Amino acid sequence: MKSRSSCFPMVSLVFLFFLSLASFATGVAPAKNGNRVKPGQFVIGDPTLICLGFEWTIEGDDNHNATVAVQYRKKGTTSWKEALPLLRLQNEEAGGALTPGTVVPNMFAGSILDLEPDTEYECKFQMSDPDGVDGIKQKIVTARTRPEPKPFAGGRILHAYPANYKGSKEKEAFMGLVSAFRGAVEPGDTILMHAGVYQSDRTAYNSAMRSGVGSDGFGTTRLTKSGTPEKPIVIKAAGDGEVIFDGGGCAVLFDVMGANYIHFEGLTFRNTDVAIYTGVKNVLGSSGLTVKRCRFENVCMAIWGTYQASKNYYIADNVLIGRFNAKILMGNIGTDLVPYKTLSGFPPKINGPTGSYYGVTVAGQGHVICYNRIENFWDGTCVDQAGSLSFPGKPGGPHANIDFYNNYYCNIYDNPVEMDCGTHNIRFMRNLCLNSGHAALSCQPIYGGPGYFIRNIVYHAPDRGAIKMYDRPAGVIHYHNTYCSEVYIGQPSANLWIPIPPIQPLTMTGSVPTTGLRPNFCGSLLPAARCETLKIRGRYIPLKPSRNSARHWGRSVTG
Ligand SMILES: [Ca+2]
Ligand SMILES: [Ca+2]
Repeated sequence: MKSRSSCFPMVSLVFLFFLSLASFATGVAPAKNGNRVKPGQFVIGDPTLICLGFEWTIEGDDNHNATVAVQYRKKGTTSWKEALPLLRLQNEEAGGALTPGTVVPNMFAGSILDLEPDTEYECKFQMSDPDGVDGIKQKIVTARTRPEPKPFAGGRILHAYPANYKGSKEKEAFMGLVSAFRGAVEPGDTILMHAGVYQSDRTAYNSAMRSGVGSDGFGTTRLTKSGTPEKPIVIKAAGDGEVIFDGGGCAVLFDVMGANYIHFEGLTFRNTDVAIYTGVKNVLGSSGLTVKRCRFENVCMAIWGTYQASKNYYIADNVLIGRFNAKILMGNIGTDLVPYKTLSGFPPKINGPTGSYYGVTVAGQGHVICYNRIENFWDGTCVDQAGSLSFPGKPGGPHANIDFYNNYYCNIYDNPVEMDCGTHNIRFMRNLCLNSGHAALSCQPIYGGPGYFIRNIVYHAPDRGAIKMYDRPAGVIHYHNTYCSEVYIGQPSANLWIPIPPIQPLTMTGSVPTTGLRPNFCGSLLPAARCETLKIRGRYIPLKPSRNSARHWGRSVTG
C-alpha cells in the first residue's frame, strides 16, 4: 500500500505532464489574435491618373469577417464619398499549375476608382471586426493622383529630318534621331520629327551614321539619355506630314530600357517585331515612358517590357494594328464546338515575322493604358506573365496599380486583357472587346487582387466565353459588365449564363442547361480548397481539388 507521501509526487508529476502538454499546445499554435484582427503595415500604392490603390496587412481574423470601409474627399472639401470596401485577402493559394504557386498574404487591398488627375485626396479607412480590433482602427491618409505627362513648357525645340530630306531645315537640325541623342538633347527638350520615312537597315554598313536611326547589325535605335518627370525628352511629330519609323524587319526598333521619361507622340512605327522594348525582368527597364497618339502596324509587339521596377507609363490614344487577318477570328485550339482547326492558316503563327503576339505588355507599377484601339493581335494589353508577389534581392516589386480603361479591342485571337501574374489593384474598366478567340478577360492567375473588371462589354467570345480564370486566381471582381458570349458549364463563364437561342452551351451531360446562376469553378474570391463542387441543375457534383486546375477541363489551355 502506498503512503500519502509517496502518492503526492506522482500526482504532481501527472499535473506537470498535463501542464506541459498545455504549454506545448500553446507553443505550437500561439493564440496571437485568433478571430480578432490586428492592423499591420499600411501602404499607399503608386497612383495612376484616376485611381489610388492601398494595401493593409493584418494579423489574426482567422474567421475572415473583418472589413475595411473606405471613404474619400478631395482635399479642401468637407463631405466624404463612399468607395468600394477593401477586399479581404486571406491566404488563398494561387497559381501552381501554369505559373509559380504562391500563398496570398493575410491582408486587405483595394482601390478608389475614377478620380481626377493631378488632385490631392484625403482617404479614410475604417477597420471593423465583430470579434474586436487590436490596434488603431482608422487610417486617414493623403494621396495625390498623377498628372497626364506633358512636354516641359520651357524646353528647347530641336529638329530632326530623314536622311534623304532635301529642303531647308529649321535650327537646330539633326539627321535622324541618334545624333540628337548622342550630343545635344537635354531633359526638357522636344525633338520635332519632320515628315518622312526614318528607315532602319540592319544589313547596311555604318547604318546609324548614314540614316540617323538604327544600329549596325541590329537595326535598333537605343535611347540611353533620360528626362525627368517634369522635363521628359519628347520625340514628337513636327506636324508637316506622317513620320514613319520603319524597322526594315528588325527584331527591336526602339530600345528604351536604359532611358527614363521618354515621350513619343504622333509617330508611326512599322515593320519590326518589337516597336518599343522597355525592359527585362531583374535586369533593367525604363520608367516614365509616354506613348501618345502613335500608330503601330506590321509589328509582332508594339510595346513590350518585363522589368518589375518600371513605373508610370502613359500609353494613350494610340492605334495598334497587328498582323493577323482582320477578316478571320482564329484561336490556336481547335475543338468540335469552335472549329478553328478547320480554318485556313490554323494554327496561327503567334511570334516571328508573320505573328502578332502582344499589343502592350507592362511590368511594374503605376501604368496607364487608355483610349487605345488594338486589333489583330494574339493578346491585347497585358501585365507581364513573369510577375510574382516578390522579387528577392532585386529592385521593384509585384506588378500592381495598373489601369486599362476606355480601350477598343477587336479580333484578338486570345485575350483582350491579361492580368496574369499581377497582384493588387489592377483595373480594367469601360473597355469594348469585340471578337475574342479564347475566353476573353484573363486572370491566369492573379495573386490576391483585387483585379477589377468594371463596366466592360465583351461581345462574341466563341470559345469558353467572356471570362478566363485559370490556375487558381484569387481576388477577381466583375461588376456591371455586359458579356454577350457563349458559355460552357465547367468554365468560369458559367457563372453568368443567360440563354440566348440558338446558342446552346455545352453541359456535363451534353444537354442544354436550365437558366440560373452557376458558381464559378475557380472560385475567384474563395480559397481553392473551398471550391470543390460544381452545381448543375440544382445538384452539386463533387470535384476533386487539384493544384492543376487545367486538368479539370481535360484540355490544354492557352498561354
Ligand atoms: Ca474576425
Ligand atoms: Ca493570352
